[in-house]
Amino acid sequence: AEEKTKGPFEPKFEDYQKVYKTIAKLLEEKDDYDDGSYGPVLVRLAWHCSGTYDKETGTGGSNGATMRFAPEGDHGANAGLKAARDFLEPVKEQYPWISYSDLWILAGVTAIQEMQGPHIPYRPGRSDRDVSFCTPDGRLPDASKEQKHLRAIFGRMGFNDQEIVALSGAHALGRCHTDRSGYDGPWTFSPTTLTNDYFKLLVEEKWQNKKWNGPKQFEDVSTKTLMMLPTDLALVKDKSFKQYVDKYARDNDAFFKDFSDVVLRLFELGVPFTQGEDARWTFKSSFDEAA
Ligand code: CCH
Repeated sequence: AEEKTKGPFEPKFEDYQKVYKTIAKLLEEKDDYDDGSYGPVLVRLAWHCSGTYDKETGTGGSNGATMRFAPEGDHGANAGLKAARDFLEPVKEQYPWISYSDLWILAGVTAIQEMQGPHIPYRPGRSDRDVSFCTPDGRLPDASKEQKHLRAIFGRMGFNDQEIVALSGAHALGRCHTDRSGYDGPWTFSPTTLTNDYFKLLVEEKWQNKKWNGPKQFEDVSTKTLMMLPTDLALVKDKSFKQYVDKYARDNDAFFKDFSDVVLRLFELGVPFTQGEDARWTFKSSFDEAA
């Protein structure tokens, strides 16, 4: 049979699902990092790409992968994210057709699903941009501040109070590192599994000022092994935020649904998609495959 001239490679759902599987496998293999998983730091990478978005100017967001470049990679908020970018480098080498910006967001989706979180529908369409697209420092939240700051920062991205609270539930995952942010410790007892424990702990535990040389943070009175940032506690101090904290503490399904909806939007901020919302895909996780 005569072979047709090959056009440019047009990756399809199956190709992205393969990338997903490769990332999932790497997550399983490289388990000697932090609490046993690169998952949390991958979620943080995807969030810090997206969270630079400014709805007024349309700048920032997950298009571009401009954190590859020194000005943005060196922003204080991004300290430590090189670990996540380096983790994904062999995946980029294996699938050179995927842009860094699509890959980093796909990795965030993979990490959430592989840490037993909800499915996050995904659309490709991000392209890498040069250093001139780096966003100015100061667009990501400052953990030493409170509700006014959270509303200003997340409002700039286009999120309301309910969405700010749902997004914050990501702090069920991972930990703070003194050599990155200056803060120390995990928020929950299961930092590599997504649950609504962050909300439960916020309402059920008593939090006291931690006595130490570092920046102001809080510790749980019962075990003194968990932490909350000033911005975390702002969610229970503020009445409007608190109603959603209570709701998600009571109802993990409601948290998972709202978390999926808002993370999907977060990850798409600033992307000039050519395909519509109906073109979103849902990837199978290792748990779906085992079922
Ligand atoms: Fe966060 N986050 N985050 N965060 N974050 C930190 C770690 C993680 C704030 C500050 C910090 C979101 C919102 C906020 C993750 C996901 C999200 C750290 C420690 C600080 C500080 C960094 C270190 O030392 O390594 C503040 C302030 C806000 C305001 O709302 C949102 C939204 C998300 C995702 C949807 C994840 C995951 C981590 C753990 C990273 C790791 O390496 O374990």
